[in-house]
Amino acid sequence: MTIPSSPAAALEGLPVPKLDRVDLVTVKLPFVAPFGTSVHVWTDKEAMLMRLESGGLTAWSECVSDPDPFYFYETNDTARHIIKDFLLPLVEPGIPLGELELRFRRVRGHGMAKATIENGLLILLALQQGAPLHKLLGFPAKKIMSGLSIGLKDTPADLLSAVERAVAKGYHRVKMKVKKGQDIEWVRAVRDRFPKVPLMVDANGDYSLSDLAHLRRLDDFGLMMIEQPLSYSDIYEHSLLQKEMKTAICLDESIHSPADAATAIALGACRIINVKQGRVGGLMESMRIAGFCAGRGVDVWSGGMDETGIGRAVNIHLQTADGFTLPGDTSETSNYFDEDIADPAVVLDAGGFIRIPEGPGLGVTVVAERILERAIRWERLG
Ligand code: OSB
Ligand code: MG
Repeated sequence: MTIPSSPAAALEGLPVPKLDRVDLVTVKLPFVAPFGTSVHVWTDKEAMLMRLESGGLTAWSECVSDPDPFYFYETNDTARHIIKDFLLPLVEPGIPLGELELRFRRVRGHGMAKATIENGLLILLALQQGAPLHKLLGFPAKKIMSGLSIGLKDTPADLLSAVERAVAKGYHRVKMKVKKGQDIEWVRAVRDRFPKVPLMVDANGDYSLSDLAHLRRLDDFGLMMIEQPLSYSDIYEHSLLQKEMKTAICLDESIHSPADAATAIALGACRIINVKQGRVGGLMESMRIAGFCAGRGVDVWSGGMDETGIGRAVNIHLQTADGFTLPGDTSETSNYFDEDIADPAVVLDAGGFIRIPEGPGLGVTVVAERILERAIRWERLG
């Protein structure tokens, strides 16, 4: 199946800039609180950053993998390996970005590694043009909707106070993580206390079809959606589940490409897709998926990987693109970090919206001293 052309097509002709220097820098930032999911509890963010230098300009991008393969198969070490040994050698100055994408396609999967380079090149191109990234992508600035992802809590009281804080801040929707045995009653507690809050749950693949009767009980709570109830690798069984549930299913882990999105939609496996730009291979693939979904009445939102200020800014710019119709997992910096490596921090305005950082490229400043302070590994690649 061919995916119709989208604003990404305009980017395909842009020339790959000449790179004077490329570094991978891994930083470790403590989270303000542990982030619990059905698959793992993370206590800090170990982010592999790419620094690209070209003609006196410096672009930073962020690989959204974790050090572990509990959410996704890629890890910081596999991404480093794929970037260093397979992808970076394919980067040739002057070839069109579309040609580079074709070269990258020979490497199967490893979208997070690909996105790190492709996003870095797009940010560099935006800097060269003196334009904000969203403008290079082809979209005007707008206020970005906010959304909070609340991890598994030890007690319902802890969960209720997290939701209360989110509501007070004005977040446009609240997502709560669920897992087997920590679901119906916890959702009920939130619903009883906050009958109107736009609410959704994310199971990170913890259930199977044999839990159908149990999952159907979630239909009572007016949820916006249930994210990835079944296996990370499944599409088909989600289509069977969607037929049996009122609540919209949203796929996250299952969607790696425009073809996966097309399959999921054709099968009726979901009504909503979470596009994480890293998981699908970068900004251009994200725009293609969002554009494809928009033509088919499927809502899309930008997921997050509790990124540092670099990846967070990438997600913010991406959400100006056509098709991003729902609030994403885009929260204030302070939800994860006391001090981030980039300024300014993301904050919500009085209406719960996020302003796109101003200036060329990402519009954020990466603070060198903070990188040096937090770096646990630094490798020059070229
Ligand atoms: O499933 O969406 C997920 C974080 C890490 C790994 C997987 C997920 C998440 C989140 C948090 O839900 C998103 C964010 O706040 O950036
Ligand atoms: Mg998810």
